[in-house]
Amino acid sequence: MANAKNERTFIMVKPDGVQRGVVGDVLHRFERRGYKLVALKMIQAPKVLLESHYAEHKGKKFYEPLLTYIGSGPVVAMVWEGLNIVSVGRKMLGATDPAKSEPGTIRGDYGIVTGRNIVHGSDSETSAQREIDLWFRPDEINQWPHTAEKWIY
Ligand code: RTP
Ligand code: MG
Repeated sequence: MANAKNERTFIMVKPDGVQRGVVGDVLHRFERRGYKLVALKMIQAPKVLLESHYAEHKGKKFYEPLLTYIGSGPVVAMVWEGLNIVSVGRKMLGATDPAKSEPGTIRGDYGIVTGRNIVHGSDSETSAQREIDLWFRPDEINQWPHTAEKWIY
Protein backbone atom coordinates (compact mmCIF):
# COMPACT_ATOMS: atom_id res chain seq x y z
CA MET A 1 0.00 0.00 0.00
CA ALA A 2 2.28 2.75 -1.25
CA ASN A 3 1.63 6.17 0.29
CA ALA A 4 -1.16 4.79 2.52
CA LYS A 5 -1.25 6.66 5.82
CA ASN A 6 -3.22 6.03 8.96
CA GLU A 7 -4.92 9.33 9.64
CA ARG A 8 -7.77 11.03 11.46
CA THR A 9 -10.24 13.47 9.99
CA PHE A 10 -12.99 15.72 11.29
CA ILE A 11 -16.39 15.10 9.66
CA MET A 12 -19.47 17.13 10.58
CA VAL A 13 -23.11 16.73 9.56
CA LYS A 14 -24.30 20.32 9.16
CA PRO A 15 -27.68 21.54 10.48
CA ASP A 16 -29.45 20.83 7.16
CA GLY A 17 -28.17 17.24 7.24
CA VAL A 18 -29.35 16.80 10.83
CA GLN A 19 -32.78 18.26 10.06
CA ARG A 20 -33.20 16.17 6.92
CA GLY A 21 -32.39 13.00 8.84
CA VAL A 22 -29.23 11.92 7.04
CA VAL A 23 -26.99 11.51 10.11
CA GLY A 24 -27.46 7.73 10.08
CA ASP A 25 -26.61 7.51 6.39
CA VAL A 26 -23.41 9.53 6.82
CA LEU A 27 -22.34 7.28 9.71
CA HIS A 28 -23.26 4.18 7.74
CA ARG A 29 -21.22 5.20 4.71
CA PHE A 30 -18.04 5.70 6.74
CA GLU A 31 -18.64 2.54 8.79
CA ARG A 32 -19.27 0.28 5.83
CA ARG A 33 -16.28 1.71 3.96
CA GLY A 34 -14.20 0.32 6.81
CA TYR A 35 -13.34 3.44 8.78
CA LYS A 36 -13.26 3.63 12.55
CA LEU A 37 -15.36 6.09 14.53
CA VAL A 38 -13.34 7.43 17.47
CA ALA A 39 -15.40 10.46 18.58
CA LEU A 40 -18.99 11.66 18.12
CA LYS A 41 -21.19 14.40 19.58
CA MET A 42 -24.20 16.54 18.78
CA ILE A 43 -23.59 20.20 19.52
CA GLN A 44 -25.19 23.58 18.92
CA ALA A 45 -21.95 25.34 18.06
CA PRO A 46 -21.33 28.73 19.67
CA LYS A 47 -20.39 31.55 17.27
CA VAL A 48 -16.80 31.78 18.56
CA LEU A 49 -16.25 28.12 17.70
CA LEU A 50 -17.61 28.62 14.18
CA GLU A 51 -15.51 31.76 13.69
CA SER A 52 -12.43 29.76 14.59
CA HIS A 53 -13.45 26.72 12.52
CA TYR A 54 -14.05 28.85 9.41
CA ALA A 55 -11.27 31.44 10.06
CA GLU A 56 -9.77 30.81 6.58
CA HIS A 57 -12.97 32.21 5.01
CA LYS A 58 -13.21 35.42 7.11
CA GLY A 59 -13.87 38.40 4.85
CA LYS A 60 -15.32 36.35 1.99
CA LYS A 61 -18.81 37.11 0.72
CA PHE A 62 -20.22 33.81 1.99
CA TYR A 63 -18.60 33.99 5.46
CA GLU A 64 -21.45 35.58 7.46
CA PRO A 65 -24.20 33.51 5.75
CA LEU A 66 -22.04 30.44 6.40
CA LEU A 67 -21.80 31.18 10.14
CA THR A 68 -25.58 31.77 10.28
CA TYR A 69 -26.21 28.49 8.41
CA ILE A 70 -23.92 26.32 10.54
CA GLY A 71 -25.10 28.03 13.75
CA SER A 72 -28.79 27.62 12.86
CA GLY A 73 -29.15 24.25 14.63
CA PRO A 74 -27.23 21.37 16.13
CA VAL A 75 -24.51 19.64 14.13
CA VAL A 76 -23.11 16.14 14.55
CA ALA A 77 -19.34 16.30 14.92
CA MET A 78 -17.21 13.20 14.42
CA VAL A 79 -13.64 12.01 14.26
CA TRP A 80 -12.94 9.11 11.91
CA GLU A 81 -9.73 7.15 11.65
CA GLY A 82 -8.15 4.96 8.98
CA LEU A 83 -5.87 4.77 5.98
CA ASN A 84 -5.97 7.92 3.86
CA ILE A 85 -9.20 9.00 5.57
CA VAL A 86 -8.61 12.71 4.83
CA SER A 87 -8.59 12.38 1.04
CA VAL A 88 -10.98 9.43 0.84
CA GLY A 89 -13.38 11.23 3.19
CA ARG A 90 -13.39 14.29 0.90
CA LYS A 91 -14.18 12.03 -2.06
CA MET A 92 -17.05 10.45 -0.13
CA LEU A 93 -18.45 13.95 0.60
CA GLY A 94 -18.28 15.11 -3.04
CA ALA A 95 -17.51 18.55 -4.45
CA THR A 96 -18.20 21.70 -2.41
CA ASP A 97 -20.99 22.57 -4.87
CA PRO A 98 -23.45 19.64 -4.73
CA ALA A 99 -24.49 20.39 -8.32
CA LYS A 100 -20.94 19.36 -9.32
CA SER A 101 -20.81 16.32 -6.99
CA GLU A 102 -20.97 12.86 -8.50
CA PRO A 103 -24.09 10.81 -7.70
CA GLY A 104 -23.05 8.31 -5.05
CA THR A 105 -21.30 10.94 -2.97
CA ILE A 106 -23.08 12.38 0.07
CA ARG A 107 -23.52 15.84 -1.46
CA GLY A 108 -24.26 14.32 -4.86
CA ASP A 109 -27.05 12.23 -3.35
CA TYR A 110 -28.60 14.85 -1.07
CA GLY A 111 -27.64 18.37 -2.14
CA ILE A 112 -28.34 20.95 -4.80
CA VAL A 113 -26.66 24.21 -3.70
CA THR A 114 -23.31 25.11 -2.09
CA GLY A 115 -24.96 27.05 0.72
CA ARG A 116 -26.73 23.86 1.94
CA ASN A 117 -24.19 21.14 1.35
CA ILE A 118 -24.98 18.73 4.20
CA VAL A 119 -21.51 17.82 5.45
CA HIS A 120 -18.06 19.14 6.24
CA GLY A 121 -14.77 17.29 5.94
CA SER A 122 -11.21 18.40 6.72
CA ASP A 123 -9.25 19.32 3.59
CA SER A 124 -5.76 18.26 4.79
CA GLU A 125 -4.04 16.47 7.66
CA THR A 126 -3.08 19.86 9.11
CA SER A 127 -6.69 21.09 8.96
CA ALA A 128 -7.88 17.80 10.44
CA GLN A 129 -5.60 18.13 13.46
CA ARG A 130 -6.61 21.75 13.98
CA GLU A 131 -10.34 20.99 13.68
CA ILE A 132 -10.20 17.90 15.93
CA ASP A 133 -8.42 19.97 18.61
CA LEU A 134 -11.04 22.70 18.22
CA TRP A 135 -14.14 20.50 18.51
CA PHE A 136 -13.01 17.73 20.89
CA ARG A 137 -11.13 17.44 24.16
CA PRO A 138 -8.45 14.72 24.15
CA ASP A 139 -10.50 12.60 26.58
CA GLU A 140 -13.42 12.58 24.10
CA ILE A 141 -11.35 10.64 21.54
CA ASN A 142 -11.61 6.89 22.00
CA GLN A 143 -9.14 4.12 21.28
CA TRP A 144 -10.55 0.71 20.51
CA PRO A 145 -9.73 -2.27 18.28
CA HIS A 146 -11.44 -2.43 14.90
CA THR A 147 -11.66 -5.40 12.57
CA ALA A 148 -10.58 -3.22 9.64
CA GLU A 149 -7.01 -3.63 10.77
CA LYS A 150 -7.27 -7.36 10.05
CA TRP A 151 -9.97 -7.77 7.42
CA ILE A 152 -9.95 -4.62 5.29
CA TYR A 153 -6.31 -3.49 5.12
P1 RTP B 1 -16.32 22.28 4.06
O1 RTP B 1 -15.17 23.10 4.58
O2 RTP B 1 -17.65 22.66 4.67
O3 RTP B 1 -16.05 20.80 4.14
O4 RTP B 1 -16.49 22.56 2.52
P2 RTP B 1 -15.35 22.69 1.42
O5 RTP B 1 -13.99 22.49 2.03
O6 RTP B 1 -15.76 21.78 0.33
O7 RTP B 1 -15.55 24.18 0.99
P3 RTP B 1 -14.90 25.52 1.57
O8 RTP B 1 -14.31 26.26 0.43
O9 RTP B 1 -14.04 25.24 2.75
O10 RTP B 1 -16.18 26.32 2.04
C1 RTP B 1 -16.74 26.09 3.31
C2 RTP B 1 -18.24 26.09 3.21
O11 RTP B 1 -18.69 27.40 2.94
C3 RTP B 1 -19.88 27.34 2.16
N1 RTP B 1 -19.63 28.06 0.92
N2 RTP B 1 -20.52 28.80 0.35
N3 RTP B 1 -21.90 30.47 -1.45
C4 RTP B 1 -20.63 30.17 -1.70
O12 RTP B 1 -20.02 30.58 -2.66
C5 RTP B 1 -19.96 29.29 -0.76
N4 RTP B 1 -18.72 28.87 -0.87
C6 RTP B 1 -18.52 28.08 0.20
C7 RTP B 1 -20.18 25.88 1.90
O13 RTP B 1 -21.08 25.41 2.92
C8 RTP B 1 -18.82 25.25 2.07
O14 RTP B 1 -18.91 23.88 2.37
MG1 MG C 1 -13.36 23.52 3.72
